[in-house]
Amino acid sequence: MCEMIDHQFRINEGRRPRIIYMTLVYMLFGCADKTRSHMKPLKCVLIGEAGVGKSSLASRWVNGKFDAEKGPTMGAAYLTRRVTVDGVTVNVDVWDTAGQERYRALTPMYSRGAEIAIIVFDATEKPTQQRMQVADWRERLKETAPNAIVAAAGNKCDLCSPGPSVPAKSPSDATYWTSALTNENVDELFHDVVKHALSRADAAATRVTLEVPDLVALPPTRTHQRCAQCFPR
Ligand SMILES: Nc1nc2c(ncn2[C@@H]2O[C@H](COP(=O)(O)OP(=O)(O)OP(=O)(O)O)[C@@H](O)[C@H]2O)c(=O)[nH]1
Ligand SMILES: [Mg+2]
Repeated sequence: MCEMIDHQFRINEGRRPRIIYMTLVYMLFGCADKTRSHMKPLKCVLIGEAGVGKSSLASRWVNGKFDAEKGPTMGAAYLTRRVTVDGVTVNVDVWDTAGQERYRALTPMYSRGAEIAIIVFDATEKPTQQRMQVADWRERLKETAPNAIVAAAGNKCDLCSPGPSVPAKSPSDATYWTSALTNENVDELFHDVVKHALSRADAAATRVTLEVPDLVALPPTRTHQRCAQCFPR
């Protein structure tokens, strides 16, 4: 037995320089790479009226393509993309909902619990119409995704000149003028919402950590009592 331990000890001793070397390499190169992964994917839902370009925006951002022949969405479509934003790598699950009236009842199912919601409207429509649609979709989100980062995207901006996008101090107040056709502002829109959703998730995680009750203060449980019986002092 002692021999075995001694043998084991010698092996470990032999490995020691290698471990120290690998630790140094990690400290030099591993720490230089400042990226980290966000474990839980972010759920992003695209909502809005039929034909405004939700599927085109999703496909442009996820696949880098614009498909003019694509028909209306039935039910919903799911796409996913892995992105790195400000050094954090995260999977974004994009739920592209159908805008047609007959699928409306399904939308809450897809938006439920979303961390990001993008309300898409047609930039060529009248401003009053645009505002009404955005307000209406915002209202619907209150029930299913009250904590979501919500941004509005006036799509098809290649067909008109709607003015500059509102700066994204908080995407919830921002309107992005996008074009799935020309890729204008599409990356900016998704980058901003992902960034804000990540910082919101970080803040929530910190709150949870701080709110964990002091374990010492917990009242004794049955398990404690049983242990005391099994091992009396
Ligand atoms: N010019 C222009 N056309 C666009 C743009 N985005 C989408 N379209 C066109 O608008 C039409 C509708 O686009 P979709 O992406 O299918 O719209 P949708 O919102 O997904 O529609 P539903 O699935 O029915 O809700 C298609 O003919 C697209 O080619 C854009 O940025 N510019
Ligand atoms: Mg669609």
